[in-house]
Amino acid sequence: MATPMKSMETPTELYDDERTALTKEAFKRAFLDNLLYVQGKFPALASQNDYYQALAYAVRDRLLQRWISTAAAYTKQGSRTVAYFSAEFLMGPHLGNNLINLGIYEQVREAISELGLDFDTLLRQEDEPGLGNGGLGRLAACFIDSMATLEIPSLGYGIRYEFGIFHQEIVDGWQTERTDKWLRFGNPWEILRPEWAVEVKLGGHTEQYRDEQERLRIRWVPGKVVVGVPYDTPILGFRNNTANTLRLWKAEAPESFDFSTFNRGDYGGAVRQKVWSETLSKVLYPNDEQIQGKTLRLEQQYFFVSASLQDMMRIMRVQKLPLERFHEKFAVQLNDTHPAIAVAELMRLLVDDHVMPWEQAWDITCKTFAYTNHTLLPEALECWPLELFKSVLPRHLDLIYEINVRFLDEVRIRFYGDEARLARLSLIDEHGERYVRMAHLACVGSHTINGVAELHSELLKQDVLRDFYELWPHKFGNKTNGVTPRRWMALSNPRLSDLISEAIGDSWLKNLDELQKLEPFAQDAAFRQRWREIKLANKVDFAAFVKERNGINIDPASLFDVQVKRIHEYKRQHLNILHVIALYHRLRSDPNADFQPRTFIFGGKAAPAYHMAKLIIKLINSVADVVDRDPAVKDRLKVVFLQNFNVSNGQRVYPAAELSEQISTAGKEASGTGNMKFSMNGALTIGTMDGANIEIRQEVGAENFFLFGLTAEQVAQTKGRGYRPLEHMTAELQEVISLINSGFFSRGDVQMFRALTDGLLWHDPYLVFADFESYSECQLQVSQAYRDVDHWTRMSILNSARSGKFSSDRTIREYCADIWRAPSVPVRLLSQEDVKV
Ligand code: NBX
Repeated sequence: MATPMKSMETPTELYDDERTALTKEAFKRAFLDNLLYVQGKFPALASQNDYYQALAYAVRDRLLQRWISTAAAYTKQGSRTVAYFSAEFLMGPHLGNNLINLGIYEQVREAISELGLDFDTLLRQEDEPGLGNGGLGRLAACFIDSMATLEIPSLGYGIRYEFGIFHQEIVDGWQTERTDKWLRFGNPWEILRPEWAVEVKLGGHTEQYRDEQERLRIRWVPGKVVVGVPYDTPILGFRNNTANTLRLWKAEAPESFDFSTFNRGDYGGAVRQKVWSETLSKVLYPNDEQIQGKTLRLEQQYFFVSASLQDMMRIMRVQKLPLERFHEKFAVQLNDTHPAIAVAELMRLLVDDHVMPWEQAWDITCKTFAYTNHTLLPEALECWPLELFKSVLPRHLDLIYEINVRFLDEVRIRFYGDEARLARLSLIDEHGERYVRMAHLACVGSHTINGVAELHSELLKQDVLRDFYELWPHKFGNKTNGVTPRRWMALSNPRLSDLISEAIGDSWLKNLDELQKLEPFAQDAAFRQRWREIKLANKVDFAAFVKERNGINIDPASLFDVQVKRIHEYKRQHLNILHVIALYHRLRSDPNADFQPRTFIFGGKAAPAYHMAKLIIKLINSVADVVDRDPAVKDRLKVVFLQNFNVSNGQRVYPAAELSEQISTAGKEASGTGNMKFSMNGALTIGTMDGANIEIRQEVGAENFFLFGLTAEQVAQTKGRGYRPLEHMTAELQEVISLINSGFFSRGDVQMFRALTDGLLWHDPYLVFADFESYSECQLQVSQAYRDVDHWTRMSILNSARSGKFSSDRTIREYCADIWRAPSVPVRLLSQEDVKV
């Protein structure tokens, strides 16, 4: 592996305390000290993991000083703070990223190798915190990176799942899941803050009572109480002194043992309480885009939301701010509806616990929250069965009824006589079984509602949230997603980053628009040559990785065509693999066909209960297997399924990719963020007019993007007319389906893929057949374009040069300007003198 960013190791401020200095010598010393004093090992006995831990602690010491300085600056200034509420933070490994942001990657690498250790091996020791499913969780991680880089006071609030997203293994072509034990060897990046633990109530019932002033009030008598304990992880800005906080809650029992039960001899009863409490933060639900209506999930959501709001109130107390100013101190962003219960919880805390009048509490609540929607799929909109909701949150149900009554009164006056509209807008769905609609709660309780790409935000207004748009058009806006170039370029693709910095200087990492300066280099033959060499070197690295993982050889000279993302029918991995089968069929039918060699790389997890997604994985692996064994297509066609796609594997694959598959049915992918990571790293996109693809195409130019398929409007029309997949059957597609159904890829088992092929033939809800021909033709254009090496390289450079918009820094600047109104607060590094007690 190359080292990230050789050319630009310029730590911002050298700190003169020898214990935490950023120099190589000080670092070596700290590393050896940590090995001894933290790990309790001496070199002869230390494992690679001990070395990793020692290294991580040595880096952490250097973070803490920034962290303290940041806390001091924020406290002193009483800064307005963004609280990003998210059930998921898909952080990926911290070590490399922290070294990049500190500006000491190269020094540390040298220090470690001078000590006779292999730096890359140590980096690989880190079990990545996979506390998220996919795009939504990774977006939260990119956002907190950007907030720290832009010096925005912010806190990420979420759950410290003991088990993150499952580890995927492919066994006989099928996905199997293994528990993700990421905390097994400890986590050097977090700091436990037991002194800030809070109690969270659950279940039980409500009752009326009269307070000392004889006012009739409501009391929530909980069925159980858990304690939320915060674990803090510092989040560094890039080359500045800011270290913000990611605060994740672990659930614990109020006391280790219920001694009264214990003393009665009911040992089991006593531990049960403890065990139950801890299940709350035990495991991440592995479903993306599909709700599962489980009590535990609602409890998890409420648990972290209540703990976080209470924590924010504690901060206000410490800073001696009255609760009437809650919305001035904090801007809370709701990452989808998972934390939407916060609207009712803030009302409860203000009205019940702090005896604030309803109107004032409601005003504060609406000024505090803003809601981001991430999906247009109806099955992903969270609705809780009323009875389940009541059993977990009886008081909140009452509050939601009250919010609803007042809300519907407003609607009644605005839309006189429109009963149907009232029913559609209500926070309670009353068609059949009754449900609490979390998206409605989020819309009513927020001052701003946004989608995550232009098209998505438009479709929200026209479709999913239309009634809310008609009611409050001023609340709606768009914030197109972005990704952090620090992790996704500097850290993942050091070769390319160095070349770019050599050409245009290194300020692009803080201001990605500067990549534009690369445009003239697209005309420079020598530069193109180097650009190509780098892509090839990245492909060679990736091929070695595939060899190690999958045991197969892939040719770095072939076109690397990549689709990595969660497996879902709307993302249409099956469209891709059907096309691969069509290519295979062509090669077998005409062995001498002129054919651009390609390697198709797939990766992604399926929700464990999503059978169709798992069947798609099996089909991909089955095709991979047949193709690999068939000498007739050897050297021309390869298919690889990369196991356990996660952040670390993403960091390997984006730099090596040449073609990025973004082929969702138009109107289904809210934005996509992988599409941006590919484009920045110089891959060209084959994609539909969906999500942020549209904006990528607009930025990079239609001539540098391979477009195919129906538009969202055409998809809607096609469905409106009554879509019949068979009408789109072509001779080639027929061959493909027959080949699958013949058992060719399943050792003669003609049944294995029937659910998949029948689904396509008779329903095809995501219009795979309707787009197949357009996709195949477009892929032919890709193959032709790839042969013109210089032209392809020019397009690749322009993709990178024009990807500035897709930095999450741009996105965060927009959130700050339009939603949060949170000014930046630069941090001065404190010296030991400043912090003397
Ligand atoms: O959020 C994703 C969208 O599908 C992407 O288009 C978008 O780019 C990304 C960031 O805005 N949504 C997503 O990842 N959802 C989930 O992971 C999810 C997790 C749990 C759940 C529902 C959705 N209950």
